[in-house]
Amino acid sequence: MASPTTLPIMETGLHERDRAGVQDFVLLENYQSEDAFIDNLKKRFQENLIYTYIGQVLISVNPYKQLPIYSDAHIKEYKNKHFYEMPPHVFAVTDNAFRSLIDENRGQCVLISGESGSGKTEASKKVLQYIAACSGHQTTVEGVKDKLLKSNPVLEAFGNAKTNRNDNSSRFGKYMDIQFDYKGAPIGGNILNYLLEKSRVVAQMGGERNFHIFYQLLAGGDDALLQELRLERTLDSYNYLSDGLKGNLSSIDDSQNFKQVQQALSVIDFTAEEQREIFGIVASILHLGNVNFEEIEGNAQVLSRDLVVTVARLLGVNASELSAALTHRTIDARGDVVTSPLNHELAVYAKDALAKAVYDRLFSWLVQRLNISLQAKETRGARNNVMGILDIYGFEIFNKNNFEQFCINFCNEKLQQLFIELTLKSEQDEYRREGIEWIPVEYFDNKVICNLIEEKHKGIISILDEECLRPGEPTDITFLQKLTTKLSEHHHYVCHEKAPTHIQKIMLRDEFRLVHYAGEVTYSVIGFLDKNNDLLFRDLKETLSKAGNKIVRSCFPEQELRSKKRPETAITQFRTSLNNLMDILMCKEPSYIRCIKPNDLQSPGVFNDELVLHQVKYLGLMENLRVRRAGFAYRRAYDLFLERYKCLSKSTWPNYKGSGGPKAGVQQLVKDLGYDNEQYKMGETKLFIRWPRTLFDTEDAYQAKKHDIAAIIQAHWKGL
Ligand code: AD9
Ligand code: MG
Repeated sequence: MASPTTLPIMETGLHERDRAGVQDFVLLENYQSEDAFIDNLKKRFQENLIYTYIGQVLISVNPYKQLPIYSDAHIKEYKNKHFYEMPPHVFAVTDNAFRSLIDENRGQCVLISGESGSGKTEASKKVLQYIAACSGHQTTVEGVKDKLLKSNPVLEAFGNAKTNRNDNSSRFGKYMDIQFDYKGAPIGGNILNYLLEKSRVVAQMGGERNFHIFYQLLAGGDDALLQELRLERTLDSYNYLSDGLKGNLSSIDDSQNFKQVQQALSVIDFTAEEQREIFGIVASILHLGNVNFEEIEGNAQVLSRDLVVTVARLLGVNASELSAALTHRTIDARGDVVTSPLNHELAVYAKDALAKAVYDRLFSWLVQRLNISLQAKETRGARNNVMGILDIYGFEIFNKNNFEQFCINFCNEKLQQLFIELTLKSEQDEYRREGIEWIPVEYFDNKVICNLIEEKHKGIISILDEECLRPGEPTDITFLQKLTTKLSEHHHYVCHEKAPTHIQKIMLRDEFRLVHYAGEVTYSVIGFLDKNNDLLFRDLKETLSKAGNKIVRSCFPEQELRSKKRPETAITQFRTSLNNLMDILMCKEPSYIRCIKPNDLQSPGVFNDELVLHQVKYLGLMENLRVRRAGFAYRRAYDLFLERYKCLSKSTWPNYKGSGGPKAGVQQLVKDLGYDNEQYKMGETKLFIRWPRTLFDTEDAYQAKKHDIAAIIQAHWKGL
């Protein structure tokens, strides 16, 4: 192998190398050193060069300031360029994926990962921006693009919130497919949403906020609308907004954003009635939060009747029925229907469950409704022409980790599995299959953790579901005891009793700890059963199933009441949807964007080495680099390579006449092209080229030749 110093320094990397590090980590001399890795990222960050490659994987460090690198002029520069010809950029990754999609008809997906606040959502918007700017400009297509772009402010208004880590944190996972016709023009799209953090609707941590839409409506709704919804502008008036941060945020203009949402809803063809119903639901939740109860002889009674009347009016349900449903519970035990009153605590529980369920289902309804609008009119021939963009919550370690963090971190384990399958493992498997000399690179395979969580009958999810369904009196603590009995020997499960002393000191008795690929996380089991059961009392469902507000009615269908089957638990639904997502992604060609957060302060110019190193480690970037460094940038099947480039040598043009088939032909061709031994390897079925430059030179020679041949043919025809 060539020594690192003699590696070809690629393109624009040459002149900026010392000042701003290397633009592809593959070129890093001391590529095994974490310090050198961080140093390179930092040098570049300080020069506002936030993007760096590891081969085809893009690393993006959040600059926390607007950089002038996303203009239309930049988009033009990146259009149709070789990947390595231009400095690293999210546009280059998108262009590359887009061209594979169109030229090779291969489904693509752009997988964006990183922790909260690292820039995933911003990156996904840039991907969309590039696609919208570069693909087809017919009027029909413009409409589709407009809708795709406008879906963002709507989903962000309802699905994002200020957290302590990010003022605009996505509180749901999102996978968006864009469909193209055979010419590369977008003709439709489809969005899948994952697990909205609905507990935020009723309570927020100190310093955090509820979902943006509540504040937007209060700040930006005009007087007539607010009057119609019986809302006051003061945030203090609403219990559901009062836990967290009070007052507006300097980084967010709620009023302006509300106008944007309204405008976006109109572009996406939401009717005036639908818009009225949507805001009616949002308002009803704010009012519901203020409903109080008193307890008389153990029975809860609604104290704020007029509020219930307002909620009922906004949802289009009968006020007395809603009042009764908030304070009673009917159980249908095999035909024996029994209604009993709720006490104060249970009535508050029922009210919160109602608010969460209504909001959660409204969100899913919005996504479905967007999908109807985005549906391709013409799908012929477009089956494979799909590009997916995945922007899903990053790994989370908080001081207190609950059911939500458990789900989010499980999701990240699955995505890491996918990364391993699609990059690390598949790359190494291919070298092995092709008989290429290869020193295997060690990496941690997190399958063992995925199994710990999701294995049938044995994993944490099964144990949780079993406990939720068990008759008797299951509690969070009995669940924890079961976990410990069944899993205490597992290397990635730590229970209080068996924890090392220093961990035991910081663990409570109602906690368990998992050794995730990205670090150790302690989870409190409190709330696991409740959140997993996700119970909404039947009386409330029944009331909503008859609502005059059509959105509410469609969100709570009557069939659900009639179904005798127990609804699936929250975690099982999540697991199923994640596994479906994995199936979708596995059959696509992936592009990776790995986002890194440089500091915890959301500040520009601050690069915290330790924080970055932690992310580099758990994103598996060092392993990724080692595999890449040992590998080959390009590979082509012999017949394809020969077919394209045979015109570049007399011995292969117009056909290779020697014996031995395409492999021998390619061997002859690369010899004639002057490839040296370091530049390539011959596998069983494919040619492996180590550096992209080699292939570019060959491609350039081919383009020049093609040009010459075309000129000769033209001259020939003219001469006739
Ligand atoms: V979370 O998991 O949804 O909480 P994300 O999505 O990873 O998180 P987001 O994209 O929302 O983070 O970025 C956080 C903030 O960083 C943005 O609101 C911007 O203010 C800032 N940011 C991120 N990327 C860029 C960028 N390329 N240029 C400028 C950026 N600012
Ligand atoms: Mg986000």
